[in-house]
Amino acid sequence: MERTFAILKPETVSRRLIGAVVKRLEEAGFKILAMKLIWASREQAEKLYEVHRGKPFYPELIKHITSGPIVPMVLEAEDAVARLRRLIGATDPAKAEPGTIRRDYGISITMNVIHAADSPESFEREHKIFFKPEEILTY
Ligand code: 3AN
Repeated sequence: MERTFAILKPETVSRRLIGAVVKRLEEAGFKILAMKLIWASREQAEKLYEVHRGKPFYPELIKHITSGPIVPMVLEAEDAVARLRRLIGATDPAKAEPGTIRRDYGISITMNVIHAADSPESFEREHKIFFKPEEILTY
């Protein structure tokens, strides 16, 4: 089994789509090992998006992810990283495949519903920004 990391973004929480998206994740076979509702600090946001520092959209990215509560989660499944990326679809919701989460619920490239780790290395780095080891449950 592999683990991955995802974040339901502020527009997903404010649009009351937490349940809808979690339902899609559960139906696809992902097991939730950790999940919480938090308001990310600027420091957490900057760590999460450090690879994008200096890019034109970086300030907007930081502003958006800290604009309201988010739901970070650790998920487990066979081939979890790649499977979750397929399930959420392309970064731009307009270009995402039909049936993907971003295509169904996304508003724009910034407001694209959900963040997901793009590699096992990203999972390792990213989930530690939001979770302590004891918050990840084995069951
Ligand atoms: P993904 O979220 O699909 O892994 P990344 O890692 O390339 O996409 O980008 C991280 C976040 O940065 C995206 N979720 C999106 O919100 C934002 N982003 C990426 N590219 C752009 C862009 N060209 N314009 C505005 N925002 C962008």
